[in-house]
Parts: sequence; C-alpha cells; structure tokens
Amino acid sequence: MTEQNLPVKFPNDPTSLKALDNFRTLMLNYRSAVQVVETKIHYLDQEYQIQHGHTLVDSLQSRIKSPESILEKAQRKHLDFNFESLPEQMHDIAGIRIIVRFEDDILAMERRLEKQPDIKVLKRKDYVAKPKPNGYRSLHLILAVPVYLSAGVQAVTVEVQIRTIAMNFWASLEHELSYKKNVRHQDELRRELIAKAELVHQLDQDMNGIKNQIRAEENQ
Ligand code: 0O2
Repeated sequence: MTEQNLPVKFPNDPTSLKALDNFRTLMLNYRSAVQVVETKIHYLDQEYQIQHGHTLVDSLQSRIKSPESILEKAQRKHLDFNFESLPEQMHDIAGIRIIVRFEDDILAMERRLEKQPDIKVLKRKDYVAKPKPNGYRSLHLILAVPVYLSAGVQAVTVEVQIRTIAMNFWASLEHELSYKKNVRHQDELRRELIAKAELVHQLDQDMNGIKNQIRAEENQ
C-alpha cells in the first residue's frame, strides 16, 4: 500500500511520513507473524500425518485486517484508539483460521501449537465448549509470536481460530447475514441459523463418533 492510496488517516498524525512508515512496519510485522505461524502449522500437520497416518488440517485461511476494518472495529468497540496503542488494543489484526475435519482435531491442533516453545498463548476463548447465543462455535487463541527484525525480536499477536468444516460452513453464512443491511426477515433468519447451529453440532458429534469407531477398529 502506498501513502497515496492509504485509505484512512490515523488520528494522531495523519499526514506525517513517519506515521506512514510506522504503519507499514506494523503491517509487515503482522504479515511476518502470519507466515511464522502458517509454517509451524504446516510442519505440525505433516508431523501428525507421519505419526497418525492422516492430517489434522483440512485448510488454512489467513488475512491481515484492512485499515478500514481496523477503524470500523475500533469504533464499534469504543476503543480509545491511537496508532501507538493499536497492537495492545486489537489482537486480531493478523488472523489465521485453521479448518479441521473433526471436533477432536481442534484440541489436538491447539495442544501442538501451545507446546511450541517460542509461541505464547495470551488468551483463549472456547466457543466450542461454550457457544455464543447465536450458535457460533470455534476455538479462539491469541498467540504472541516472535518476529525477527533488524533491531531485534518483537512479539506480535496473531488470532488463531480453529473450527471444523461444518462450523466454518455455518459461520461463513452467519457472517454474511451480519454484514447485510437490507435483508428482510433478519430476525427470522437469525432464529433459523440458531437452529441450524444445533444441527451442525449434532453432525460434528456424530461424525466424530463414527471416526473414532473406524479408527478404533482399524487399530485392533
Ligand atoms: P472479521 O471480519 O472476521 O475479522 P475481544 O475484544 O477480542 O474479546 P472480539 O474481537 O469480538 O472481542 O473477539 P472474538 O469474540 O474472539 O471474535 C473475533 C472474531 O471471531 C471475529 O472477528 C469473527 O471473525 C469471529 N467471530 C466472533 N463471533 C462471531 C460470530 O458470532 N459469528 C461469526 N460468523 N464470526 C464470529 P471480527 O473482527 O468481528 O470480524
């Protein structure tokens, strides 16, 4: 992103080149942190495959929040927002979503990530064990990841969401609905989604059970 097309002005010093350089460096740190965690996940998944004969990860998605959505979230959460405090206040500027097939694989992946000596789990929100009232299920971890800069090592936060394919299928549609302003029957659709979240949960549990049975018999 160049300074000409930077779509937002930061409140403390919108025009200074210094502020733009700081912003660019911050975003570079987040991109580097995502690469560090993605590499670890790929390695852990390949190692798991060697040990167990099948993978944990179905797919990975990653993103860096756009300046527009950083500002939108800061306003929505009424954050006392300024450029310097941004990394402390917002932990999901860098995000990685790990999609796994089975519910058991969520904790298996979490255990492997938290055992990494250079990764620190700063925060854990278990929306799988305790779903949100709208039916949302996913495990959220805020990780501190070392990024190696010319000036030294810096800990950068990355939000990791771990969920099953079925949870992801549900969440993507719920997310779409929450961003649409002109959908008629919003309330009715929300109620339907709550009901479908239960079906998704039931399906996840059933598939997990079948998987365990297959693997137990395979190992006899
Ligand atoms: P986007 O567009 O996906 O980036 P916090 O202040 O950190 O405790 P926060 O940031 O709301 O509160 O954290 P939380 O609950 O861990 O949610 C962070 C992200 O999880 C969201 O980011 C969504 O990606 C996802 N998420 C949380 N709740 C829901 C939900 O009810 N439905 C769906 N579909 N996704 C959810 P953003 O920034 O809101 O959005």
